[in-house]
Amino acid sequence: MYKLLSHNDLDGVGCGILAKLAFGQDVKVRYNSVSSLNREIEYFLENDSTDTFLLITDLSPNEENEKRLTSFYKEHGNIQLIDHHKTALHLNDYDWGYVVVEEEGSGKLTSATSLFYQYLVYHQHLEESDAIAEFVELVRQYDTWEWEKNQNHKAHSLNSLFFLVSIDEFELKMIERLRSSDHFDFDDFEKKLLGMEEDKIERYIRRKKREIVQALVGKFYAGVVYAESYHSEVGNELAKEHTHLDYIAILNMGGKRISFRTIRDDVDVSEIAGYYGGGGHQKASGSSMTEEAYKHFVLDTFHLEPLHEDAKRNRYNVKESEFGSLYQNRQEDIFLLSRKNEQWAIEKNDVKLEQTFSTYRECEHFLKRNYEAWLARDDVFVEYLINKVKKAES
Ligand SMILES: [Mn+2]
Repeated sequence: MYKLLSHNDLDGVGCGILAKLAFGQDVKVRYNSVSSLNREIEYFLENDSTDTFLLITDLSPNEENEKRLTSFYKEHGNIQLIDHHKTALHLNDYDWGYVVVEEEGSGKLTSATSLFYQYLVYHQHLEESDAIAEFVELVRQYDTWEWEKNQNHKAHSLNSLFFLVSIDEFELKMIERLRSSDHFDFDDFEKKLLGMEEDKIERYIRRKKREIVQALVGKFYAGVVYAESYHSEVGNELAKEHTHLDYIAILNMGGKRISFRTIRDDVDVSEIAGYYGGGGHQKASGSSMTEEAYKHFVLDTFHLEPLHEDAKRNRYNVKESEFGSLYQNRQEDIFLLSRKNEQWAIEKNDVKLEQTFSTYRECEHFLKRNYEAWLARDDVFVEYLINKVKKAES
């Protein structure tokens, strides 16, 4: 008999689906949130038969349960943990732990489902097939967010479908499909549903773009937004819109949790989450809403006005323009970014700031971090120019 304790997200449930394909009736699968795993481990150690082989995927136990699992393992063996979270790497010190963040050789980011697939095939519990390999790769690309770079919308759709139906229904559908099809695909009804879901996500993100606030938390500039759903999508789109921010903090007040997301290589949000007692990956992580987190992200930011998006449809006032690019903020300051002698500089209300920058991006990031300014619309720019001409004439 096998027992699998896995995460309750797509990657975790991907592991459950593979386990059921491999072991059929001989596996019991339980899906957990990050916090409920430890209870399940304790239940297993106290109640399950010592002949049951325990598999843990996509999640890691707390320190006490590390010790309990280790003493259980010494006596009975029969434990294997497989994970890909950077914050779980220390579990490689145990014989029962197997944590890989990046595939050796290819350097590709792993997912729990991709590691578990390799494990099951290697131990001859599961026969390789094209359909399963395709499914596993979609899960991996979604979980690592590689789908976006590859424009692999099928991976994103798989996750959307996962949230549209119950976990039980998703499992059943996928197991059936992976057993009987040569290739993995959605059926026509699912395709129709997924199209509608994409539109809904887009509208949700548009609303969140109007709600995000900027806050300096410790030494990092965070974008803070409230969202109950579509965390990855919201975090990613907001990070792309506001590249001057170090990370995006997504607050789920009902669940009392925070997700952290960055698209930058020089910021590690697993460290940010770790500070508040959580964990995860370099670019995506999460933690509970501790009292300190509540203070930093809720209490201290509640009075702030949302960030303004840059004007998108300008013809004249565009970024990196030879004539200068005009920005404004809520205090009605006017900023002109222009290049002189290979250096980008800022004029604030016609007075030059002392800082200069070798790239426009750095210059703009400085402006947005310190003044929360946005690219002004063309009509504001034209008015600014008219005033300039008038002043020069008088
Ligand atoms: Mn995962």
